[in-house]
Amino acid sequence: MELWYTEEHSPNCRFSLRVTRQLHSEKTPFQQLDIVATPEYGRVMLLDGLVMTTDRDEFVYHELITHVPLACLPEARRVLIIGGGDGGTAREACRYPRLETIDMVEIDGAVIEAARAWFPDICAGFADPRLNLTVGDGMEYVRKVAAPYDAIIVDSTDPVGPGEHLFNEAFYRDCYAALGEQGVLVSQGPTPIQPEFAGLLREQAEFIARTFDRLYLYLGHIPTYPTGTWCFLFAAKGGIEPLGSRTDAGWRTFGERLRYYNPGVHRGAFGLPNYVRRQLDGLIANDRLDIA
Ligand code: SPD
Repeated sequence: MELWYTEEHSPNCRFSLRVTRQLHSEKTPFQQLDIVATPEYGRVMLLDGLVMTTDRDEFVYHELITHVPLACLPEARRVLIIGGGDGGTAREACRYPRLETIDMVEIDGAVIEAARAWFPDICAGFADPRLNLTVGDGMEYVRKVAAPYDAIIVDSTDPVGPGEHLFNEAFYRDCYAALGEQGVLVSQGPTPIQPEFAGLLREQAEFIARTFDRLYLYLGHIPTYPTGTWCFLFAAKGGIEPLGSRTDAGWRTFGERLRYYNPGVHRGAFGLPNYVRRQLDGLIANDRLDIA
C-alpha cells in the first residue's frame, strides 16, 4: 500500500509527496509536528500539516532569507533570528566570521529537538558558541530587548497558528525599535501568485511600509511551498539599500560552499514581475533600484 502526504494549497489545488516512512509525530503545546521520509525531497518537516523544511530544497529558502540581508550589512555584528527552529537560518548566519552574536528565539522547543534528531546537517549551527538559543515568544522577546541588532530575520510559519502574531504591525514596530540606526528586517511572506494570499501579502507589506523607512520585496523559487514562488520582505531602517554600493561581502569567503546565493541571484531576486509590482503598488521601493 502506498502512503502519500498531501497539502491543500487551495480548495482546488493540492500538492502530494509519496512517503516511505513516518519518522516522528507529536502534538506539541503549539502545533502538530510531523517528520516524514520521502523519495522525492528526502526528510520533510511538517507543522500543522504544512511543509516547512525539506532536505532537498531548504537551501534555497535559508540562503535567501539570510544572505540577502547580511550581504547588505558589511558591518553587522549582531543578528536576531525569530522562529527558524529547524536551524537552517542559524546555519547560514553562522557562516559569517564577523558576526559576534546570533540570538535565536523559537517558540516551540519541540521543533528544535526534532531538528537535532532528524535534520543534523540543517541545524549544524546550533553548536556554534555565538548562537544563543532561547525557547520563547519572539514577539515578547523583541519588545523587551535592549541592545540593538543589525539585522532581524523572521523565519516564521505561515500567518496562521503560533506564527500569526509575527505578521502584525505592533511586532514590526518593536522590530524597528530593536534595530540600530541602520538595520534590516527580513520576513518571509506568502506566495504572491495565489489569489487567496494576495490580501495577506498586501496587508503585511502595508504594516511594514508604515513602520520602516523603506520596503523592498524579493523572490525565490521553493518547489515545496505553495506555487513554488515565494517572497521575502526586506525592510530597511536608515539608508540601507539592497543593491547599494556597499552591498558586499563577507559571504565571498564561503561563497563557493553555497548552493543558491550569489551576486546575480541577489540582484535578480529584486527584479519583480509586473503582476507583483502592481499588487504592491505604492508600498515597495523596488522601482528605485538600478537593476536594468
Ligand atoms: N508554507 C510554508 C512557509 C514556511 C516558511 N517558513 C519555513 C521555515 C523554515 N526554516
